Amino acid sequence: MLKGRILSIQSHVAFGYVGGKAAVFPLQCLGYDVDVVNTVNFSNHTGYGRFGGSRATAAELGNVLENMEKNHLLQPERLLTGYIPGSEALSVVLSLAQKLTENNPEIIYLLDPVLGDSGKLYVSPDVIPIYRAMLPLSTIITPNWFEVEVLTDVQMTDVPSLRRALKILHERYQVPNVVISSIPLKPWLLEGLPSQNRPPAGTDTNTEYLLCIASSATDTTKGPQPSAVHTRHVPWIPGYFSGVGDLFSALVLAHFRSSHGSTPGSHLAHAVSQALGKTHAILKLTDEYATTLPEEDRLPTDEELDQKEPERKTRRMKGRELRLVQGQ
Ligand code: PXL
Repeated sequence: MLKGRILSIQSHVAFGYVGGKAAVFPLQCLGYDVDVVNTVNFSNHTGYGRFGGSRATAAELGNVLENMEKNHLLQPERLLTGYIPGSEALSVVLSLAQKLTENNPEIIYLLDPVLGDSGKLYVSPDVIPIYRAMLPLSTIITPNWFEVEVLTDVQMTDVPSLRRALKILHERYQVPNVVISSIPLKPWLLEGLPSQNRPPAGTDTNTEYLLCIASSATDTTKGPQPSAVHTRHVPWIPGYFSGVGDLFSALVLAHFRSSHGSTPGSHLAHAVSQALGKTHAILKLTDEYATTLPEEDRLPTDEELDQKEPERKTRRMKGRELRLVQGQ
C-alpha cells in the first residue's frame, strides 16, 4: 500500500467525476490520506449544457490555507494542483507551493498547468506568467500538447522542436519530470519513435493510438545533459470523457517513487506506466457502460443538435462520467 499525505487543490463538482472528484477517491484507494481544497464548487462539469456554483476567491483560499497552517495541518508529503481559474487565486497557490517546498525540499509536487486544449485557452491569459513561476517548484508536470506550446512559446512541428520544448521545460524552468499524454500520433512523431515503441504494423495510427511522452531531466549539476525520454502508445478510445486528465495526474503522483539512486527517468516511467494502465481500465469500463445506453444518449457530440436540445447533451454527458467507483 502506498502511503503518506497528499494536499489536493482543484475543482469540486456535486455530480460526476472531474477535478478532485476524479482524483481523491483513487488516491484514497491507494492508501493516501488526502486533504482537499476546492478551487470551484460547481453543480457538474462545464461540458454539460448548463452548470452553476461559485469559484473560490483568493481571500477564501488564503483563509483556508492560513488556518490549516496555524493548526499545523499543512505538512503534506505530496502536493497536487489542478484547475485553478483566475490569476489571484493561482497566486495564492504559488505562494503556498513556495512555502511548502521551502519547508520541505523533499516534497513531491505534481503541477497540472491547466490552461486549455486544442489551440484554445480556457483560463485568462494572465495566469500564464504565474504558471511559469510555479514550474521551478514542481517535481512533475502533466501539461497537454497545447499547454507545452503555451508555456514554452515553441510550436512543436517536428522532433527537433519537440526536443527544444522539453529542453526549455527542463533547463530554463527547472522541471525534473514532464509527462505529455494523449498525443495524436502525427506521422513525424511516429517516425521519430524507436522501432520497438511503434504501434504494431498495419494499425491505423491516426485513429487507434495515442502517444504518451515522459521526459526526465538528468542531473543538471553536471552541466546540460540530454533528458531521458520514454514513450508509450496507448489504445485510443474514441469520444470525449471529462476528468481523465485529472485521474491520470493523480495516479502519476500516487505511483511516483520518492527514493533516489536509480537510472534517470525510471521512477517517472514506472509511475506513468501504472497511471496509463489504470486510466485506460477506467475508460474502458466507462465506454462499455456508455454503449449500453440508448443510442441517442451516446452518439458523438453534435454541436448543432446540442444547441437545440440541451437535455440530450446532458443525458449524453451523464452517461460518460468516469466509472471510478465501479472500477476501484
Ligand atoms: O479537468 C476537467 C474539469 C475540471 N474541473 C471542471 C471542469 C472540467 C471539465 O470540464 O468543468 C470544473
